[in-house]
Amino acid sequence: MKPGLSAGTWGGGQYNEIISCDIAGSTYGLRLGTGTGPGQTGANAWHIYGGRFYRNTTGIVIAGSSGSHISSTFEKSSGVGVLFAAGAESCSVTASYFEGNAGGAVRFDAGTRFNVESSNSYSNAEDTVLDNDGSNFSLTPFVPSVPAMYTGIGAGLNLIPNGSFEVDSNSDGIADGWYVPSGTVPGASFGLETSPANVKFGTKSQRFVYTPPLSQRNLQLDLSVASGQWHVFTGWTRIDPNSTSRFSLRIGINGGDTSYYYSGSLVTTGMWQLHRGAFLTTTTALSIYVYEQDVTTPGGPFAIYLDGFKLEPGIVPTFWYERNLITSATSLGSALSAAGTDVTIAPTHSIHHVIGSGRIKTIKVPEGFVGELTLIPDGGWETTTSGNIANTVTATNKRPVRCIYDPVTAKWYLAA
Ligand SMILES: [Ca+2]
Ligand SMILES: [Ca+2]
Repeated sequence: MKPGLSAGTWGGGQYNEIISCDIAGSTYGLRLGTGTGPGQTGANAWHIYGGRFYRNTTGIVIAGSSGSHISSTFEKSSGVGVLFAAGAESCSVTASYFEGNAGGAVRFDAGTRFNVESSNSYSNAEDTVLDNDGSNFSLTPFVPSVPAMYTGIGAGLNLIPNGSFEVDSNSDGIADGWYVPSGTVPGASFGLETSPANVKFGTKSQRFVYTPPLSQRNLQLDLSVASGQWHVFTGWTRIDPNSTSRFSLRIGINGGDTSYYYSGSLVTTGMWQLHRGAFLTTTTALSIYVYEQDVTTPGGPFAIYLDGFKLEPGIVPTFWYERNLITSATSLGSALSAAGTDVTIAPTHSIHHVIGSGRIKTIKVPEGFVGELTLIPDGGWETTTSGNIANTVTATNKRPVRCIYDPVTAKWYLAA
């Protein structure tokens, strides 16, 4: 195959406009700058409207270019429809149509920034958007088979509990809400990760490691949802450098099903990868599944980290935020009860009254919490060290108890 047009090699090919072209069967339909070498960059301020880029390897490559804008049709590329390569800055692809581009619809590579894709129409499952730099803007919800009607932006409600993977109440290494069908086996291990490079939000992420050969074991979350409702999923994964093609992320009606979202075999290493997809539910049950791609070929250990999972009604994703006491001002929650023996209390605010004269064994850690909260005793309760409290105190009625949580020791330290 031959190249189509290459603006960069013309040098200084700026302020040009292409209207209603038809470019097919090329290695690239149009190339704006190569991004390397003198005279090969500076293909700035191009405008391409109403073009049809059909069966090229790559529809358009934007490398050394700024301020260029594309609104066209990209069909059946064997590679990517529109590729933003290193050197692309402040360019846009908008109101464009993508159908059956095998390598994805739009990809932003490392070294690109401030580019935007918006209001595009993605027709098929392979017409994905991937931002490998993280410095670009992806504003089109990914919706295979364009919906006839959608519900628009939601209220930001996250249907996934513990979506920041901060809480593991039973300390088995699996974040609250998730489970391993049929139980774990030797060679598969789970833990809440605290290494900063492997944590995207808050202080922890979910770590999932396996070492083949072993029996297939996957990590699963089941949710109840409204049937017939558009939902949009957002989540982040990161895999270890040796773990290419060893995991996939799936969302469907039950475990392993890919009806709603399928990441493909994850291959991007060394960075967090954003997953985003909108889908119309057809049932009231839904499962999110982290899948081991190959459990028979010996190797590993292979590791994946999960963080910032959000499922919200509607089709337009809202911003991620950490729902925890760190983001709240000092505030008074409803009274908690310490009536009984070995009680668990679950604070949601920085100050609570605690009624009763029993014994507190566990203070549930609010999602992502580090620091101090205060309990006001309405009764003479005490604490035991058999749970997550480091020291025993006997509360004096009406005298506030300071509670300091240290995530390193995973213990509360109390001053009565
Ligand atoms: Ca987190
Ligand atoms: Ca657990």
